[in-house]
Amino acid sequence: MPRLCVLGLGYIGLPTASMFAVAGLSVIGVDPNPRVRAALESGQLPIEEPELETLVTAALQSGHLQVRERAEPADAFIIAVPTPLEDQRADLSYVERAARDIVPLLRRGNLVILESTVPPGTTRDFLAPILAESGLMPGRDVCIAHCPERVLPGRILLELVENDRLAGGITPRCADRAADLYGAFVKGDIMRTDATTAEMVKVMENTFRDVNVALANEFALIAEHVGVDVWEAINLANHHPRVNVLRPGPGVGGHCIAVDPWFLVDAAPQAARLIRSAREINDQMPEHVVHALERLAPPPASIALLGVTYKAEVDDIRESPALHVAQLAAQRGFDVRLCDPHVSPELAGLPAPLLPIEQAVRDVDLVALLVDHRAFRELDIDLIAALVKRRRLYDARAALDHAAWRARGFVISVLGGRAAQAAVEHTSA
Ligand code: SAJ
Repeated sequence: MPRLCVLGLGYIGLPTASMFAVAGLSVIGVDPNPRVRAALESGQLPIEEPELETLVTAALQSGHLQVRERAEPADAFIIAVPTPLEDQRADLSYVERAARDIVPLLRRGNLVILESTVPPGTTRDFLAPILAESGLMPGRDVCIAHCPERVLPGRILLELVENDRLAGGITPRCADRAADLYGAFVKGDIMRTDATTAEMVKVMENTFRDVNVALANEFALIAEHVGVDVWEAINLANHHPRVNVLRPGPGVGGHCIAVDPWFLVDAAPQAARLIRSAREINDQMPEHVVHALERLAPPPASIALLGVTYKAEVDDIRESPALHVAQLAAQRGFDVRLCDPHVSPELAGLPAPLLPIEQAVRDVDLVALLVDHRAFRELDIDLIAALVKRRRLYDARAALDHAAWRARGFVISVLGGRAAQAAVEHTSA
């Protein structure tokens, strides 16, 4: 039975290690963070993801997945550590640390795979030279490949198995070895290429999405200017057979789409003009939302901000535009209350208290939806209407049933919509 060592048990490493374990490989899952290890040892998940608990429990109970603090000798190593942004450049220090942990363990015939998203050239020019310090020659004595993950948080387990996958080797044989490994559970096509192309493809995919969201956001800003409802306009435009405009919103967050395009800007600053503009447009959306809130209820008004995570149905707040809105609103002097059923109230560093919905909306001047969690779409509107001081709603995702809210006397403004329209403004006071 091949032995695999997965370094990093986060959003990608944990599901990947568990998949391999359930497929029958003997897997060592490594995470230096004692909280992650303690959570897994006590049967809890460090992250929220549909079906993941069942998979991880099965992997641990089978004995095929074992959690460790340090890497151990194996036939193959997978590096799945963060590559955060530092001054708009990739911080490769976690990759470097993981690679240096592997160096003393490397043996002839090993395979090392980098899954973390990295700037083009990293596997060949950064990872391979570190691994060469073992005295083994990359491409000849050890195989090295970049196999980026492409899974969507919220659908990770399904997409890990079903999505087509890239195996980018520093040599064709390295690509073949990597493809063979993932064949243990991947049902999609495994496409072989070189490592740098695989790196470029991964970053291009996320950049494509970022640029398209930026276009949707720019349409929303223009629609507000010319007095058109952008949601109606997008719906009508998307009837064209070759048009698919994405959804405007309070910005783009998460650990990938808000980060990866900068890797291309950094690689070729003169050429990456559209990509840089898209990043700037998306990054400026929280400011636009806060301006809208200021117009609806000037500070020190009290506001309930619904949603803190970077998108619906996840617990991840990394680069969250909703969190950015909350920070800006607190700085501008709003009395801010936060509500998000997916986020633990113990989470440190939030700019305002995280409260249950009844407390968050009690006596507020304005309710603003920032994340379209199902829990918010299913709110008891009568209860909210009875609790708030003023019945005003701002919807940054066009996700709520506006007719139902309006029927309870709410005045509604929508990001990208026409000016707030409700004949009569009711208050519960
Ligand atoms: N967003 C919008 N409007 C949209 C779509 C998204 O405002 O129409 C916003 C979301 O609210 C969120 C951000 O964009 O803040 C990103 O969300 P997402 O669902 O588009 O993507 P992620 O970051 O959860 O996952 C992406 C995926 N990449 C692509 O779809 C090209 C996923 O397949 C990647 O594996 C993942 O990045 C990653 O790890 O790289």
